[in-house]
Amino acid sequence: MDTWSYSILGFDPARAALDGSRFLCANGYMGLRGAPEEAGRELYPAVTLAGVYDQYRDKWREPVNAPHALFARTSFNGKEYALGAEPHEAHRCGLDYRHGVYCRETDFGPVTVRSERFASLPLCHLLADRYQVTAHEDGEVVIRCGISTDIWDINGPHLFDFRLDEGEVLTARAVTGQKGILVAVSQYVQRDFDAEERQVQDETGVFRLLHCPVKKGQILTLDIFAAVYTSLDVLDPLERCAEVRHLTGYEALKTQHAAAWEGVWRRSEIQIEGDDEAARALHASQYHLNCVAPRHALSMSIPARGLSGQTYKGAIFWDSEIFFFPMFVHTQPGVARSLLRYRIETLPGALKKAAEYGYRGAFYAWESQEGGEEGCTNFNVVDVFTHRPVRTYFRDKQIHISADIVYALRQYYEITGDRTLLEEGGAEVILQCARFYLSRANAHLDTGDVDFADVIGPDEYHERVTNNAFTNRMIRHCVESALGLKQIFADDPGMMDGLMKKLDYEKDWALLSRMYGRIRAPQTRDSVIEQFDGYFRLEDCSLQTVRGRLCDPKEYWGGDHGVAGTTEIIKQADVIAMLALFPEDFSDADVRANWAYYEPRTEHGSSLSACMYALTACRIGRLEEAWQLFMKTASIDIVGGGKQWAGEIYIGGTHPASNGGAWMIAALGFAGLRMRSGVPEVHPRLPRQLKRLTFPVTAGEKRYVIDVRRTESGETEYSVTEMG
Ligand code: IFM
Repeated sequence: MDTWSYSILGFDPARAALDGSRFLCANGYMGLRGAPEEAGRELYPAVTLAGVYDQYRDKWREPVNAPHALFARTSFNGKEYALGAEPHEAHRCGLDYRHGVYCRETDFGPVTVRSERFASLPLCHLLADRYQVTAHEDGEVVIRCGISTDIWDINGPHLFDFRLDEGEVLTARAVTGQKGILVAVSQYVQRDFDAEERQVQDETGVFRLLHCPVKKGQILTLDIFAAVYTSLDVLDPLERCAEVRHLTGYEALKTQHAAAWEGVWRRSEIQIEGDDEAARALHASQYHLNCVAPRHALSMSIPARGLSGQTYKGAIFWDSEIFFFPMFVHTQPGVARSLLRYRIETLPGALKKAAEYGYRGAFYAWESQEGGEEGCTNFNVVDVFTHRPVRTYFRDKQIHISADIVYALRQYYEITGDRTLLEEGGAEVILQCARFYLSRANAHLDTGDVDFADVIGPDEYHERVTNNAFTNRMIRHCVESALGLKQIFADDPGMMDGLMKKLDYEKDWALLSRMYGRIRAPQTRDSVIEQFDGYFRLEDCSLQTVRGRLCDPKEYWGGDHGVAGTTEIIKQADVIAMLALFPEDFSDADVRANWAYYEPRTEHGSSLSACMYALTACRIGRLEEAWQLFMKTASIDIVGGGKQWAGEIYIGGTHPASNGGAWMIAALGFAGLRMRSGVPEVHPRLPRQLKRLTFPVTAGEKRYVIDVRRTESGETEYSVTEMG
């Protein structure tokens, strides 16, 4: 079995949304959905741009899809052939995960269309497609290829004032409605056949019509190159787009692109032996996270659905720090740095949000867009019965977000040993987040104990609760991190003094020191941690019972009227996420008790859930369950798992949090990787399905290879080797 690729046979328009995501080509700058070249918007083609957002009227703000410059459609003897519109004899498409190359082959009868394409990793503005037409009869082929402006948007349109230009290089430019960001794309072709070329434009774009008489068996090869630039990247996007005609040719670009991917795999590939399905799932998973990494940008983060479209408003959630960050910080710290620099640079947005709610310090956006703008609306779900928006409180109450960012900042420092990120604004973020919690705390005037009331933990089905165990623990970690800065900068007291002065922090420091030991610890019952005050008083019934109460499969489970809200059924890992993030706080017996209690009560309604359960399952030796959860997590973007709808909102796309989760299960769970003073240690827990697990780890300047294997006699051996 080829563990580096995945392909499917046949074409089903009903699967188009899913296939567009699972066959995604991306390079951090943009994501090209896996739709066929000839696709109209009904098959959801899109080139989604990272970090470019727009709002149309009062619809949700979301990332902008660029015009589609790899559009190509073939006609033969006057008849047009397009998947979804015309019957076809056979179709196959697939993705090579090693080099991020999509391919398809469609037999339309008289002609076969084959293509192979990629989003260049080293040249992040470039898309390339080798488009081939084989004639099975004598006749005339016409290839209509160019820039399609008929693009898919969930909450669009976002592009206006189109200007289309013909010539050797076709170009389209338009501006976004809200901020007037100029988006330009170009298309250039090289071909190995003679053709009469005409150019046309209409309301759907600008195209070349390549007319070519063919003989039976003749193959026409057209190499299509597209460039995408915006005015956020360069001063003159159109001029840069025109450079597409100076490229070296398809093969050379592909070689360069493949070499860049080889570099990525050298840094990050987890090789497993013993189960090919698992090896493929892990390759898929690592591909999907690696392909959306912002390698081209010093300060950028990754949306919750990567670059697979506009779902979740293309926003940055806690997924970035808690789920994506671990793989990057252990393998490609430059990417981890960029994710955190994004948070440093968006601190003004977090200060503004805190102030809007009447607090001090930094309250980060729950769904962060450019500049830290809050993309989360007060009505984030639509009721399937009334079709009315439902008031949700993620934006206002999911306050753990600021502490999640601090958690990653501290991990970055501890794992890489690099203090510069703290010096360049990270320390200020930590202090401002701690200050936010100080002003958000509810202190008991008599005892001095501190509650955090009216919050939402990771389990979003229970809104507006008090003392969510996860939230309180994260806040304690945040406060500890703020107070720990003096120690980190012990050799440079001037730096801390300067910061304290700049932020006028003396009084807050004293208050934080007092608050630190007073944050309410969770209640427990027989070692089971109560998820929030009063959770144990909720109805204790099975997941099946709650599911059975649904009147509509798309119904939202949370909020005031949701079926889960009055029960102990939770959406996703919450207490268990806390156990996974703070392993040293809890004994194995604690983990055992909580796992046994919460797992049957968890819907796993979020793709963020399974990996936290798997990580903790490894620790307590529940390796069969860990394995099942690993497979579910790693294969999510192959099988198209995960919910597609929340109420009436489409939430499909790729799942970078699961992708990061799969890395965590394999490296931190099965291999038991821990960094101690910058040096990797392993405490393996190999499930029976695995014979061997090998992967690289980067720590500061040093690189290591971790190798964990099972011997013939069933013992587990391991080595940690420093690479020269
Ligand atoms: O961040 C998550 C959240 O925890 C659950 N709903 C989906 C979000 C984006 O993945």
